[in-house]
Amino acid sequence: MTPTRTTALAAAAALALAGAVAGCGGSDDDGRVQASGTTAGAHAGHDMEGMDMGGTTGAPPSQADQQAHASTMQMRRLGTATAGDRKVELDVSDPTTFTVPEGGRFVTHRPRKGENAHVMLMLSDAETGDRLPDATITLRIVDAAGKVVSSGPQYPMIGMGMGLHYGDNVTIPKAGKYTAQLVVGPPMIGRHGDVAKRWTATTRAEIPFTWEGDAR
Ligand SMILES: [Cu+2]
Repeated sequence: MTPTRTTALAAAAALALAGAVAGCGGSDDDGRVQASGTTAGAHAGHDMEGMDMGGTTGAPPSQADQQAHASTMQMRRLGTATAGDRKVELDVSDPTTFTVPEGGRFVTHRPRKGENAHVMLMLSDAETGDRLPDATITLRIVDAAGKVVSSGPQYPMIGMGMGLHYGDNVTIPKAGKYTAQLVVGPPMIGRHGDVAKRWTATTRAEIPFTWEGDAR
């Protein structure tokens, strides 16, 4: 490993890698993602490790590699809801490693012990289906008895072939019926005049779903 790189090129490469890593499904018991062509496995044990897309440890994943990963990513739709002028879709996969910008650098989050799902919230305009970036989504997962089993703000991220979503790795204790309670803030992005008055309110939505015990 070489010291942290701060060039724009490295940042762009890290972004590209973040997509490839976030799009890769399977992880083994100690939390490493099987991602050929990346350095993801080399950092196992460092919980909060800055992303290093150095040229010394191998080339970026080829297009063929990326397509192979996309085709092995198992995603399942749990439900959808309409929140005013927005639509939210809740998908789930196995817990996965993802990389997010925090404090001016990229930080990699690996699945923690006990986490058994990666939740993905696709936020879009209810009419056009355009995916909406730069929003905030807070998710609470509540069981049938009303107990909160997971709660927190969701990270914006991109995965191969799935596009922009908001998500995190979570623990869903056992098979059964749950409700995803969402608070969705407005996308803080520039708008043309024809959408200036859309998506301006903070809205709530609920997506009831059945958890089978794993993501597949
Ligand atoms: Cu994700």
